[in-house]
Amino acid sequence: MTRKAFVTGITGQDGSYLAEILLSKGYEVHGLIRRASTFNTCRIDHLYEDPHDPDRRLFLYHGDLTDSLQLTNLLYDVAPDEVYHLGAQSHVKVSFEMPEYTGNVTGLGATRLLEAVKRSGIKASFYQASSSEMFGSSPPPQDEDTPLRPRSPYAAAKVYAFWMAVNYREAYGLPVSNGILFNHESPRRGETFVTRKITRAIAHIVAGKQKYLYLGNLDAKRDWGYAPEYVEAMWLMLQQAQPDDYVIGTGEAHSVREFVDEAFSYVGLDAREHVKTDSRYFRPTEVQVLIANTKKARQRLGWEPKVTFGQLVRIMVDADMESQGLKPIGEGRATLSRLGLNHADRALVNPTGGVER
Ligand code: NAP
Ligand code: G4F
Repeated sequence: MTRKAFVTGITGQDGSYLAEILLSKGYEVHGLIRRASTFNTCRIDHLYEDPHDPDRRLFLYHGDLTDSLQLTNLLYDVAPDEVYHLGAQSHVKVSFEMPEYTGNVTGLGATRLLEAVKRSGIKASFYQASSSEMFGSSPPPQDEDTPLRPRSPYAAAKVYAFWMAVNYREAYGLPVSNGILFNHESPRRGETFVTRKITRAIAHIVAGKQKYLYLGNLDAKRDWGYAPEYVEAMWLMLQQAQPDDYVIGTGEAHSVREFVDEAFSYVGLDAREHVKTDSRYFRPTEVQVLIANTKKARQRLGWEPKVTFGQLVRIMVDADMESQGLKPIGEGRATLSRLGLNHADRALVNPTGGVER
């Protein structure tokens, strides 16, 4: 029997990579997409299949995490074996501007989907996309037992969703797992997250379209990994005999300033000539340092990231250079083929340029 997966957030960075690996493993993939006045499916367009093809394995449905009736109907009709809940308002800075909406989508959205699984009576394993942001002010390294001390409306919403996931596991015996993922990036990362904002700006500077890059807190440290490796961890969690919670990261932290320096020097530019700070990109409360302790995931899932910080920077800069019609330096591409990672990604390009956050 073909296994069926239901994925929320399939049009996002992680959802698009997850859909790829699930299809490559032979799954039927059923994805929830939001209706927009313009198409917002550019990350999964390469996976699109003609709806008239009787052998197609990718199915897309309009829906929204605020619409519990539609979620329940879809889960009942599709009857998936695995549910990956990735949909969220996922931008931390935006969550300070839209705290109620973020709570509704990122927090209550998880409850709606868990309840939809319960009400529809299906026996699906459930993945909740929890976040290292939940650790907030707890000092590093952070693991599954580290206290959750959220520092943003986004993190507070994720903490609520985390505990609802645990509650549905304990109260109703549903096989629900939390993946507590540290920051993971790629050429498909949204343009207003800091890594992508930096690599995209570099390509624009080299192309002569931009002179300065305005950033916020350069001292914050993050544990940055390569997104395609992290979606493999999501899948591994749902293949275990027992549901559980796992921290996923590289175990190494770098500051935003280090990312900037590494990326600018890769293309032979001096960051000091191009990078300025702007108060609008600082947050009312900040998470200073995140570093994962992934002992449990390594021992129980056998999961180990391969792509290093420097390689990640080069992969992203190369992709953004190509998206601007420039010749990439090439080390990023070489890394992917050396590691056997078949992600010759084109960088996600928003024709309108996006609103800087
Ligand atoms: P992303 O690129 O921002 O994607 C978010 C997805 O959620 C998009 O498909 C988006 O649809 C969808 N979505 C947003 N609001 C929705 C709504 N009201 N109804 C239905 N769908 C909605 O995020 P990501 O980086 O792939 O992250 C995936 C998940 O992991 C998120 O839950 C995020 O919070 C969590 N997470 C991410 C990281 C990371 O470093 N990337 C780390 C830890 C946890 P549109 O395309 O229509 O906007
Ligand atoms: O790239 P960021 O916006 O990611 P952040 O806030 O760490 O959140 C991401 O990772 C979480 C996992 O820990 C996810 F749950 C969440 O969904 C998201 O994917 O910011 C990273 C750091 C922050 O300290 C921020 O203050 O970069 C700093 N930063 C400095 N200048 C900036 C900027 N961030 C953004 N977005 N834009 C700036 O100009």
